[in-house]
Amino acid sequence: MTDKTYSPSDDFTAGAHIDAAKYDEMYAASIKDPDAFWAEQGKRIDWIKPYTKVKNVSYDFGNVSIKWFEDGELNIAANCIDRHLEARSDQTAIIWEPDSPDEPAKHITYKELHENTCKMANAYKALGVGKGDRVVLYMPMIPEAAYAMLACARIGAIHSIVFAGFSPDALAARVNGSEAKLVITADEAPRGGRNTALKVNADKAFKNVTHDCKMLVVQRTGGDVAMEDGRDHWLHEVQANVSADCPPEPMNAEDPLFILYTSGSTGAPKGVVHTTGGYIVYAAMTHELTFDYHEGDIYWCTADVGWVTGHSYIVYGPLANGATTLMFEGVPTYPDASRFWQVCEKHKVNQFYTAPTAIRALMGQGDDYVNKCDLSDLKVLGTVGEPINPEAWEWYHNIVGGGTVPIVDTWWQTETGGHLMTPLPGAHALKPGSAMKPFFGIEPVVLEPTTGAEIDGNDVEGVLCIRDSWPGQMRTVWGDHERFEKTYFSDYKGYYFTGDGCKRDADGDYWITGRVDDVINVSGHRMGTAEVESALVAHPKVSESAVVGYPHEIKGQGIYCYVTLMGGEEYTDELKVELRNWVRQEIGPIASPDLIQWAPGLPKTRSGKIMRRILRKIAENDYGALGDTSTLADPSVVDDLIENRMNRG
Ligand code: 6R9
Repeated sequence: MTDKTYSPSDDFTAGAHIDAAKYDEMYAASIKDPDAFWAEQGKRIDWIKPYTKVKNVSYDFGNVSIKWFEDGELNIAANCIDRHLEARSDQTAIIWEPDSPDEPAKHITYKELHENTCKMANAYKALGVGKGDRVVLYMPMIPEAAYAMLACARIGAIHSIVFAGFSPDALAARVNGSEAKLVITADEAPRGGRNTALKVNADKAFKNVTHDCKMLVVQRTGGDVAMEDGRDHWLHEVQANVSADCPPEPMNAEDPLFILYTSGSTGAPKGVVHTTGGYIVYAAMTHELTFDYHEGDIYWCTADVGWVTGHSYIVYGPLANGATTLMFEGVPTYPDASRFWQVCEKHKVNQFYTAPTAIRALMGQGDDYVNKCDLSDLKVLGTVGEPINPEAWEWYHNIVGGGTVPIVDTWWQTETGGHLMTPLPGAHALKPGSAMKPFFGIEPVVLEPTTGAEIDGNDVEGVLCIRDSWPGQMRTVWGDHERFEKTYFSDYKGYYFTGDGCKRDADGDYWITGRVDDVINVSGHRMGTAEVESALVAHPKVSESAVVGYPHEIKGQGIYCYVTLMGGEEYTDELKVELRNWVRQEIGPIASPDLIQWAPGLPKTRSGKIMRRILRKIAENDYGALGDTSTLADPSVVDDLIENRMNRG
């Protein structure tokens, strides 16, 4: 924590949607009378049938139910496209910047977005997909990914995006889990100058798909791919015979919009379900106010649509606001470390939103890559995904933002649909590393971890819960409402439990301290340690494993794996390489173990529970504070592990 604060300039505040006084006034109103507050905010969206009810929520464990605007009807694609046609049909909706700077960018107007989305929607219909059916997207960052999402919303199909970096096994699990009728993919995905064989991966996944499912393939590179008769269809071929008009389906506010799988502390990833009305109200409002978006601004979020950030802040929030949103296919370091800044210069980006891991990686390349670009159009910078360390914050502020551009450090989750805590750029004096203030309608509470008692006052630390609901909140886990209640409402009764720890400082500002559960955050990607463990034990030579996070300079946290082999197996360096590749194949490259330590014995209690606290300490090279080891069945394994603790490299 640092004591430095950075106030917005008077000019910025004068032009901002929200200044300090307005924040205080609106925040107080949002907490005092949520029904009245959200009844008003709901008007951001066009409703086919207006709502008469606003909030209907129970956090009672065993009876959790979350509904917003429940008798209203609307269509999200109509809100993101059709309603803008009168005023801005020729305005660019999406700027698409391809992986290679040598390939021309595309500017897709709202009129073109309408046509392309309608055609995609009619292609779905031609393949038998309708309201309530699930559609899985396994796509590169190309405009068709946005069309595919909006086309689902248009006809009432539920999309589930699987990040294109995930393995065929992970894809198959999600296609099966949602019983999808259709998977949309592309021939290949160019990224960083290399092509990922997406269609080949999808074919591998389909070997394990257990129900009838079709595939729609977008031609991105023109690479040669095999098509299976009857099952696989080229998008351009199906679209050749469909109309360019598709009326938007009236949807109930609580009809599901999408499922997005995310990692938790136990078991397989769970399908987070977001619905229609509350989600779009919240995504639109947070996009406008957090980034202080104004008419005509060019806004760029560098996330992938495979993550929730891409859902809410590349596609739905910006387009609901009639914005121009930039979609980037590539990576920050290709062809070199100035690519982000060159794209900002080229498209005159006004709001730029990225992750701390990217900032740290680029900071490590030196300032020249930034300084040679003209970044004078930048008005707001944002970060998301993990805590940002003050050094990276300062670099982002001084070098990228020229010492004047405000940074919004937005804390939120797949589950929350949109920002829950963030400074508002015209309202708050920023503190590097602090998510600062709750958004409107959000009442954070800090709880004592073991008793669950609320900790009042300032200068305190504990687990972070939210007292009441907000419109963008997830509604359930797909197919498993019990798991939803157990995960978020059982540990601390009457609150939404975030899984994060936090501090509330002397001024009442919030600092997220990281996960308090067995979830680790690798380059801003959530990874359940249990998922990596089950991938490891699926290897025939592995008998047991325990996975923990450890501090990593660029990634925030790295993946540290303790592995016990089957009796008689040899502990070799070759096997470490094999295991690393094995996990990449089982889950995907983002789950690659950073370090594997052989652990012929793991520290366990007498009841057989692995003492992760100790393993975390050893992974952190922090042997002084191992705590009580007396309950271990065999305390000597700890000494062995410390002795064998490999150098981190
Ligand atoms: C949007 C997103 C959620 C977890 C969350 C927390 C961490 C996200 C953060 C942050 C500190 C921030 N997190 N933003 N921690 N400061 N600004 O990232 O969703 O992938 O579900 O991850 O990420 O630990 O609980 P998701």
